[in-house]
Amino acid sequence: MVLNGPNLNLLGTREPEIYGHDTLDDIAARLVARGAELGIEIDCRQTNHEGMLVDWLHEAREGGVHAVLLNAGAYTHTSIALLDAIKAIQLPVIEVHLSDPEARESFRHLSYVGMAAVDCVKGLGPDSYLVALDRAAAL
Ligand code: CA2
Repeated sequence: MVLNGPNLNLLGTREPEIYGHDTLDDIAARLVARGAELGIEIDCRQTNHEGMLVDWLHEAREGGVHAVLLNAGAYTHTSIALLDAIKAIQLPVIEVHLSDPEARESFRHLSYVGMAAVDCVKGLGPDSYLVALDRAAAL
């Protein structure tokens, strides 16, 4: 399961110097193609709502999901609810970022998601998701 948080629906439309030119649909298509090579089914979602991400993390546990790739967007840096949900579901969650938040403003240096995630892939643009998928497949 690949979960994307707020504003990531705007990918490819603004700030390409930070986030690249690919849309989220482009990234999802690349994940599905790589997943097919690996024999892994990809379920890629996006929401602008924090509670929806919490609900989807719970759903992952119920649905027998192998691993979650999570780009929680700005909620990465604010959401204790996501931290609690990741701890609660007892599934491997890999934190993903297009940019490298630690190379940006200081308010992006703290990651609540990272406090419970098993791994983090960041700073590679859309390739961050592909690398994270390969790591998830190896878990
Ligand atoms: O680098 C990442 O993947 C981030 O998770 C992206 C978040 C940011 O708050 C995190 O610190 C790092 C922001 C996503 C905003 O996406 C946009 C896409 C296109 C245009 C504007 C925003």
